[in-house]
Amino acid sequence: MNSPAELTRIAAEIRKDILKMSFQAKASHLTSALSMVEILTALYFGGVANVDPLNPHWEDRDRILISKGHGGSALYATLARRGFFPKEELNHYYQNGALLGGHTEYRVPGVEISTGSLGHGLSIGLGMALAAKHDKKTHRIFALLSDAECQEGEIWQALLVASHHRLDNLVLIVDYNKFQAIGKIEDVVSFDPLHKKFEAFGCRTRECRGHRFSGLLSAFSALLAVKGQPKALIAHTVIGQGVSFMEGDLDWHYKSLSEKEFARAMVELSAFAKVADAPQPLWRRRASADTRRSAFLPGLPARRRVGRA
Ligand SMILES: Cc1ncc(C[n+]2csc(CCOP(=O)(O)OP(=O)(O)O)c2C)c(N)n1
Ligand SMILES: [Mg+2]
Repeated sequence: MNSPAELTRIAAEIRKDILKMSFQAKASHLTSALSMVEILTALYFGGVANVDPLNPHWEDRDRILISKGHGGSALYATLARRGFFPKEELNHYYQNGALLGGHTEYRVPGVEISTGSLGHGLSIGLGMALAAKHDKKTHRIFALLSDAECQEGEIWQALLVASHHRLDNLVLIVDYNKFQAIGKIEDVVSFDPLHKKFEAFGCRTRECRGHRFSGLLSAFSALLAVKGQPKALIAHTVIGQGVSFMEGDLDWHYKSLSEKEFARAMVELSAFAKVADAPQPLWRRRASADTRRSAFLPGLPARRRVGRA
């Protein structure tokens, strides 16, 4: 298993790949992809999920379902780095005839389901979890949802059934970045306290800071030990995490990068990746992303941040 320092370095490299892919393709949804990087890194590199890049259809693999398909660039950058397909494919992201489209697609090695229409990943995971129990299999199903997906009725229907069948092989993860396409969750349709709702629907629930490997890994480990209930992990994240001028800024949901913005973002992420190589893990030394930025990139303007990270 990778150390937290190594995971931090991998996450920084994944962020750089997301930026490069999206810049080349003039793609959007950057903030959505950047908020889920540590969650994906923990799943694929942190020893949480059992997958085999050389055998992506291995029958006993854990299933990782990315319900927020518009964050596909993050999944593709992660899968390429884990060895599911050549990294070269990232250079053709979102181009005509390419393997990698704008949203997640099943035909890509390592991608379990095609998504893009929000709200369906958990129900698909529910079916997989029921099938696994029926077949007496021990693999787990991880379904990563965006926070705004929790406004869809289908999520709560799926949880009713998961809880009725005591599906402890189903792990729901919410990338709780506090924003949706048209505003803050709390201004559009608030659902706080979310953990109480998951608990009321029969889930064993944990909350953690979604950009800290210490919290993510211990939350996964605690949840995976629970028997007889579906599990929910609420990961508090920040849209655009890692790029100072995108963090907490809703405009970046649809914007694509100019050459100047791309260069600036890459400088920030490269500095972060170097720092992550230092012997003392970064997440131990920094109380917040703000102090990290000011310590290593002095002179940048203050961030507009929302929520905990
Ligand atoms: C059913 C459905 N309605 C609308 C959209 C268009 N859409 C794309 S992203 C998005 C919302 C983004 O907010 P959130 O779901 O919280 O994801 P985030 O980008 O914050 O991770 C919407 C409404 C969609 N993809 N699917
Ligand atoms: Mg959101």
